[in-house]
Amino acid sequence: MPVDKILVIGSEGQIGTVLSHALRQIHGIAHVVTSDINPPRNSVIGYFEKLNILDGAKLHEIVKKHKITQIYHLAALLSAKGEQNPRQTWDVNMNGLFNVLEVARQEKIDKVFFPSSIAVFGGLSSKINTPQHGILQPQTMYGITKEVGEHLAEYYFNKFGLDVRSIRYPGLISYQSLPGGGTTDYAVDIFHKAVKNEDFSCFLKKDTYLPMMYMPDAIRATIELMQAPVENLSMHYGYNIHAMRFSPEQLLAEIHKYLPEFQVSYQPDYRQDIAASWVESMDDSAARTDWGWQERFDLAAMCKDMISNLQKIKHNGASEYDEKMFL
Ligand code: NAD
Ligand code: AKB
Repeated sequence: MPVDKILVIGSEGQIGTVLSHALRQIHGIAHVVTSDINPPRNSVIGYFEKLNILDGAKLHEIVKKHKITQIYHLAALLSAKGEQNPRQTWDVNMNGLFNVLEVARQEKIDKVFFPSSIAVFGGLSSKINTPQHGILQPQTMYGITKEVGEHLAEYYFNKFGLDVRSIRYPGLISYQSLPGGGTTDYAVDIFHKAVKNEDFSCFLKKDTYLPMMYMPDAIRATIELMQAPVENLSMHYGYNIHAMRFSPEQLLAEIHKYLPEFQVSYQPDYRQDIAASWVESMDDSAARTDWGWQERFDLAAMCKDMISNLQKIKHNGASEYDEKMFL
C-alpha cells in the first residue's frame, strides 16, 4: 500500500505545533516533514525545512526531495497583523496558497489542506447560526484572502481534480502553543495571565461574542476531514464547524470558578471592529453530514482542561512549546 508523506507548511505556529505532533503520531516521525519561515521552536523531531512560502522553486524542491503526497498549508498572516500590513498579507496569504496549489497540481499531490476562517464572514452575513452558503462579505484583508483562497481551492478541484479540503476554523484555544496576531488571541492570553496570577487587559469589549473551539477538537476535525472518502465531500471550500460561542465576560466567569482572584480590565482597540464584523455561531450541518463532525469540548470542559494543563506546565517549569511534554 502506498505510504503518505506529509508536508506541514507553517509548522511553528499555534496550529502547526499541535497538528505536526498529531500527524507524527498517526503517520510516524519519518513520514512528516515540517517547514516554516522561522526556525523550529523545539529541538527538531523528524525533518524540518526552512521555507518562505513565497519561494515557489524551493517549495517544489522540498516536495520532490521528500516525495510528498499530502500538504497541510498553514502559513499565513492572521487578522490583526493583517490589518497592520495589508499588502504583505495579500502577498503571503494569496501567493503562498497559489504556490502550494501549483506545485500540488504539477506533482500530482493526493490531498491539500487549506485552513479558512470565520473571517470570510462580515458585512451582511447573518450573525447567529450563519449558513454554510450565506453571504461572505469580509471586512479585513485577512478575511478577503481566506474568501479568495476558498474560491481558488474550489477552482483547482473543479479544473484540475486536485483534492483540496478546507475548514472555516473559529478562534482556536490551546495550551501547547501561543497564537500569532489574531483577533481571537485574547481567549488564549487570558488563561496564561490567570494561571500566572497576573492581571489581564482585554482588547475586546466584555460583551463581544465570537465562535471558539478548543485545539483538540480542531485537530481532530482537520484529520477527520482529511481522512474522509472524497465521494462523501459535497464541497472543496471551507466547511463551517462550530463548537462554542462566548464573550470575554462569560469566559472570565468560567475562569473565576478555578481562579476567583483573577482581575480583568477592558481596553478595546482596533481589534474590536474586526471582532464586531465577524459572526457568533455557524450552521455546521454540512460538516456533520458529510464527514461526521462532532465537537467534544464546550466552554466549561475547555476551561477545566486549559487551566489544568497550564498549571501542570507552570508547576513543571516547562515551556509551552516543549513538544517532548506531549509525546
Ligand atoms: P500562526 O500565526 O500561529 O502560525 C503561522 C505560521 O506561519 C508561523 O509559524 C509563521 O512563522 C509561518 N509563516 C508566516 N509567513 C510565512 C511565510 N512567508 N513562509 C512560511 N511560513 C510562514 O497561525 P495559526 O494560528 O497556526 O494559523 C494557521 C492557519 O490556520 C492560518 O492559515 C490561519 O489563517 C488559520 N486559522 C487559524 C485560526 C486560529 O484561531 N489559530 C483560526 C482560523 C484560521
Ligand atoms: C484570527 O483571530 O485572526 C484567527 C481567526 C479566527 O481566523 N484566530
